[in-house]
Amino acid sequence: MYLIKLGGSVITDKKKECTFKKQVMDNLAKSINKANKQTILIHGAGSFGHIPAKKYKLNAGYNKQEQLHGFSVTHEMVQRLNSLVLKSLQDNNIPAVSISPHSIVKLNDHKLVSMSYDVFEEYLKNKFTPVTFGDVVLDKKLSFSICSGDLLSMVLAKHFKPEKVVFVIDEDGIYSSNPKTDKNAKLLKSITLAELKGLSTSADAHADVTGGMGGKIETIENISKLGIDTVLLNGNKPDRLYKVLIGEDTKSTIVYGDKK
Ligand code: IP8
Repeated sequence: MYLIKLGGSVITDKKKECTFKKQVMDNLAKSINKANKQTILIHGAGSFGHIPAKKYKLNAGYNKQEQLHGFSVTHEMVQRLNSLVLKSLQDNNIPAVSISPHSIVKLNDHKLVSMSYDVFEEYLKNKFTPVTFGDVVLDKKLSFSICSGDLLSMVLAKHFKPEKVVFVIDEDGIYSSNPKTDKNAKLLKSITLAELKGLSTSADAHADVTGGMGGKIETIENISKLGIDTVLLNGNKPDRLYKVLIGEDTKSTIVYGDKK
């Protein structure tokens, strides 16, 4: 089984509010269908969720009444993106079913307290493709906060032990430094957990409400510690996702799971 996280910056235009990249999503859906593997899909919130979540400071938890409206607005927006993703998957013959985190996940100060894995298990058993996404959720300490798609990737990887976790991003993989600011940045074909830890992410051009690339590196470290390989690849080249799913070599970064 494969766990695939479709990054918000791939399936939406992060600079323009609520802009879905339908063609990119359709191409990815075609690749997933063609590879014909059992998968759980997770997608980010992109320009649907991050803009209102930032405006209402939702990740810091409750401190004023108007945030309740912000929570509701943000939830409606990520749900709207989820419907667009679901439609694209359906149109490409994938029996996708949406599982909303806000009703099955509970956090405590951003950390997972509970998650209804049984819902995923049952749908998988019945040959559906569960689709979940970064969402606003209840938080025991903060009243509410944000559950990112990366956190979902980590906890679902821990529970389901997939063959691989694939992060579909808007770059070719992980670079030796930030490729958007350093023209000497080199794409790393494969790296170990120790090498990953040494990478500097301080100049994080991708920072968003859930931590951008810095947050992702932490997530991958945790997945790697489970002994599971993580692949990062460019979602604007859907062939690469197909190749990784069928076990062929392609341009990407593999972070090897810690096998010790
Ligand atoms: O895009 C964030 O999820 P992510 C979810 O996976 C919200 O980090 C509501 C902004």
